[in-house]
Amino acid sequence: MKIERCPLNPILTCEDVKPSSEEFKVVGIFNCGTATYHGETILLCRVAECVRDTDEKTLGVPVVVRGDDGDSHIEVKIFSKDDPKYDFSDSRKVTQIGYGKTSVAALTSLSHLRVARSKDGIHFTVEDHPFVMLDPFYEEWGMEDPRITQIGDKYYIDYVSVASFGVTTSLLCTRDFENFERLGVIFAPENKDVAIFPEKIGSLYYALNRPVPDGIGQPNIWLANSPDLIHWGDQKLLTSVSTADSWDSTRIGGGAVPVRTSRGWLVIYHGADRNDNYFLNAMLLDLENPTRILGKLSTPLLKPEEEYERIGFYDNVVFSCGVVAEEDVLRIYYGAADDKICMAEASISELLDALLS
Ligand code: MAN
Repeated sequence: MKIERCPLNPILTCEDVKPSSEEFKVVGIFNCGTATYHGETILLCRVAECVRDTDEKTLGVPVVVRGDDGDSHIEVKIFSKDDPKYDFSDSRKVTQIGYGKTSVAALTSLSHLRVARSKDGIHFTVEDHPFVMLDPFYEEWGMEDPRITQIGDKYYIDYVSVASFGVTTSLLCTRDFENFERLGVIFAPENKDVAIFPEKIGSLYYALNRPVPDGIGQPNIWLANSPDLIHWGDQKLLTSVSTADSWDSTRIGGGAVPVRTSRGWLVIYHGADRNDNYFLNAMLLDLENPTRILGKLSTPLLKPEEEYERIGFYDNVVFSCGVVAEEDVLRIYYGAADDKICMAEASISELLDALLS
């Protein structure tokens, strides 16, 4: 299946983003939700920031705290890199070791969501300020990986809320990408990679989601439904990781918001192999019964091959949270190596033929 990367990739990098405060430097703009609003393409980007001044011996990590006055602010927690209790080898996190099971003690960066706008879908201007201030409780460690589902004139944004007690998925609603309403946590820990379908099927809304079992089971893709976008249940296992050593043997997760086509719901999703390299693939779900998979590509649609996908904040990652479909063209926006935004195009009819062959 042919997929064409935009020749201008990466279309957004850290240099295009103003830090949210003088204390920080931007270390990544990636994994963006997509929408079309007033003739423009909107990307709601995940922007990751680190503390600007730390010496070689220490690592300062930003966390959101609520002050005595009730307002939230960001504090920097300092780790000594010589401390034997911690492992600093993963660029994304500080891992606590030595108490039997390992656990994440902190993330090395704090992510928030930022709006970027474009008239042509390729040249984007990133706003100077975060779209939403982080909540000091559920978003103590940040907001990540937004997906935007347009229903009527409302845009529902689900995103990953990260806190020391767990990773949840929360929901926001906006009509104009300036004002928003918080709708709270919709999936309890650990659940992420939620992609809400853009219309009801029968009388219910549907969402892909990815719970992470501790003990028995693997991180697989599930399908839930809801009467109101807030209360989700009736979970069904949709598809599982490969049992063979493959691009999708470690974890899989929903990616972009599904696109309705004449032949089924087109879903772009991700998988990771045992080396934690991330790939994108496509599957097609039945229009009336989305628990039925009509087809999957046998080899990934997009692999981390270009230098900008292979080298970055976290190497060898392509990860999508949104696409834009226009006539026969599917524009896939994706994060590359956890620090840039790229775009690639595929023909929808060719994809459908490949999925159903
Ligand atoms: C996680 C996701 C993404 C990220 C990848 C690769 O699974 O939450 O945010 O892009 O890891 O680091």
